[in-house]
Amino acid sequence: MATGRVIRAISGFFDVNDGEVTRRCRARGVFKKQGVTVLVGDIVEYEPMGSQEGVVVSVHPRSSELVRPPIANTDHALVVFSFVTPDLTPLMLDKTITSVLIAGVKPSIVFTKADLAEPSFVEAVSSLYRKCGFQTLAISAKQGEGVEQVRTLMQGRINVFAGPSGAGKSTLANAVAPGLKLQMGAVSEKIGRGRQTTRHVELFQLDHETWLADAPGFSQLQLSVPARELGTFFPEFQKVNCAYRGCSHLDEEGCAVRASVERGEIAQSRYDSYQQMYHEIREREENMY
Ligand SMILES: Nc1nc2c(ncn2[C@@H]2O[C@H](COP(=O)(O)OP(=O)(O)OP(=O)(O)O)[C@@H](O)[C@H]2O)c(=O)[nH]1
Ligand SMILES: [Mg+2]
Ligand SMILES: [Zn+2]
Repeated sequence: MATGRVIRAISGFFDVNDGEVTRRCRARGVFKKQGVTVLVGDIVEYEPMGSQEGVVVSVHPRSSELVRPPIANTDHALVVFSFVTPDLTPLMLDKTITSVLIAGVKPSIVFTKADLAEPSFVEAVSSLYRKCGFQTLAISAKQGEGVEQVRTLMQGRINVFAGPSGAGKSTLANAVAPGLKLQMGAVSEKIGRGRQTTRHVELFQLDHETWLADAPGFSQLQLSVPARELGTFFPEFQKVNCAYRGCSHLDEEGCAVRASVERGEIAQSRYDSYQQMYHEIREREENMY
């Protein structure tokens, strides 16, 4: 029996790396029956077969699990969104950040394509998210600006890129680690979106303690948290200490979060995202019964 890390999952096969060799493995038959899934990032026990194959027999407990992108055991998600092409959508950005926090993974925000955006927009957006307490970078992979800072942020961690198609995740991965030679795609002018160039989650080892997973872009996300707890995943809401236990921060009299929004301290766009997400979750909760 041997131990390794799943670095790729393609049509029923799992590529398992033991630090030196990568073997193409299938999962033991009983997994499906037991509802056990194997994710990229999983540490697994496997039975080697021949020199290049094997069978995964068990999965170690996970330290974290993200659904979008599907990956286990990462400790750092770089939330990658472009300022333009595709245009920044605050709701999707806020949802992605929140989903990462719900999974117990630390997010950092990387805004890309700064070379295509108005400097005043770059500054306004970056400072909004910095004020919330997030580590935030504005970069241009095309011009090599900020790439070194991204590399520093990733050092010593198991990183994953999360964000919409066309945001520039693979371009950034290539800039950070030119040896990867990942495929990059154009953004469709007609629909203003990326074309899902990256098809699979794949984990690459950058040095003995640093890993990076490139992943397909996504445009939809379901938050797995009760509506009542959503506010705890907005760090700037936590700072104002709303005194009401279980406050939804929507219409309670004397809510400190709403007062802070009205004073212009909590960003209106973040509060709008919160409301939208809250209602989406409520709707799902109501349909469950
Ligand atoms: N001007 C400019 N273009 C960029 C930058 N980064 C990426 N792009 C372009 O954006 C397009 C999409 O880049 P990708 O790296 O394929 O995007 P992705 O996020 O990996 O997309 P998916 O794999 O579909 O999820 C390509 O045409 C890139 O050349 C940048 O910093 N500046
Ligand atoms: Mg890609
Ligand atoms: Zn409140």
